[in-house]
Amino acid sequence: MEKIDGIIVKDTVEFKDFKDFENRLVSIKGYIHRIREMTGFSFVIIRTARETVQCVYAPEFSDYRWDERLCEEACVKITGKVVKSTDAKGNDRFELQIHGIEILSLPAEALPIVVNKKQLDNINLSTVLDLRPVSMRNPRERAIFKIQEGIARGFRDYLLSNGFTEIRSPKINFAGAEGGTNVFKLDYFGKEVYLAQSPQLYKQALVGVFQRVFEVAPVFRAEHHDTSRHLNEYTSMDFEMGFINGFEDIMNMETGVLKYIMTLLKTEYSAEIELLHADIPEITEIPAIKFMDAKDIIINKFRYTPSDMKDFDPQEEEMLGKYAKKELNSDFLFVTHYPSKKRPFYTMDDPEDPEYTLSFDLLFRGLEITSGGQRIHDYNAQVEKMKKLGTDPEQFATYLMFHKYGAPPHGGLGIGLERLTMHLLGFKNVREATMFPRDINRVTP
Ligand code: AMO
Repeated sequence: MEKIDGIIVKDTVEFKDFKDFENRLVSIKGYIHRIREMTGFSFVIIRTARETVQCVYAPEFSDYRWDERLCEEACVKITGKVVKSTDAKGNDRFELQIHGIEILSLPAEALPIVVNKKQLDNINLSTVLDLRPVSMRNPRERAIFKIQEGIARGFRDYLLSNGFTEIRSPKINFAGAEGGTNVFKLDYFGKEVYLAQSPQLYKQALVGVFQRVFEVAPVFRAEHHDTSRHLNEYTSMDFEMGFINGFEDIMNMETGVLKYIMTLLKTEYSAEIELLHADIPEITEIPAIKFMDAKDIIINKFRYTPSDMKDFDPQEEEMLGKYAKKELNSDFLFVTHYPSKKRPFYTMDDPEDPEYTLSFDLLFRGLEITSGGQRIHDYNAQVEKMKKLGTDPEQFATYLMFHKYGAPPHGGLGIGLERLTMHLLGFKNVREATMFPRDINRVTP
């Protein structure tokens, strides 16, 4: 047990617990975030895992004398007395009167950018991303990814408590699940295989085992466009549930997930929310409109001429976001019954009008963050649909085992984690909400 001046030091106390240690000696570990020399004393701000802690060095506090090697980004263990002080705004806070600093390591070079301001000033996004391992040391940048942790954590927690099983599907696959050309090919010992576009085929198969499943994992899309909302690798939060009565069950589950996530963020991530000035939405119910009614609003309310009547372009999504906010007082809007032609082979057509599907997207503040819907569970119907779309059922024989040997009515969805984070935090570019983005021009760091 370490003692200083005959007093026992409580090792590695977290800042949030300082209140329990007033006038006692504790030690904390972290980075020196900032040193501010004043007359007769210095402020030494320590960056711990989630907070910054104000420490004060003055010769009168103890026999410890300042080590001239100390600098910003040095890793240290600081021992000191917990005392109450008053900040510039007149609020009480705890700080540490330094009784000793142990140097654990010193940086080889000074940082290439200033990270110890409230936010990174005048540094363009490309530089921020080039320097991600250090730019994320800035508390505001770091907070983005704590919020992202909270979103994925809320997704997991809610589904686990609703009878879902967490799965891990392979990312090297025999076929692309989502159709289209945006699939990365891979030379697999001389054979052509594909990087997973989504866990779709596996999550469906696993409904035949666990009934309700979910996965949070990377997926890969060979998008050739350089846009503010597309990544080539992103994190997909997927779930799939069996024995449903209809695709509304999926939308209700997503509403529950999102409510839970927003509450978790408000309760356990309030410091990060404040740092980022994040506007966390209140969710009661999420309104839903049909695809063709949404087109009607775009054409007649916004006087816009869509170039594609089978899908929305980004401006149309923005219009629907505005409509949802203004007319329905909601940050979210489900759009249901997408045209059959635009949805993948596993999507169930609407028996009342097979031109449309029992599927939906969820828009959040005018951006698509989710696709989902009911799937075809009948073997013959699935084989037929594949043939109709020019997909060879033979190639998907292992996927079709699920259908052939008995599948319940089922459905699910995929949420883009980075897109949700992006619009939650009011960012213009999805890369801001991606730790290490992969896009058409970037594979490092
Ligand atoms: P979809 O292909 O629509 O559906 O993707 C689901 C969600 O993933 C996000 N997303 C992306 N995010 C960043 N960069 C991209 N290139 C990108 N592409 C998609 C979006 C989108 O809403 N298997 C179905 C889901 C399902 O039906 O269960 C699927 O993957 O937020």
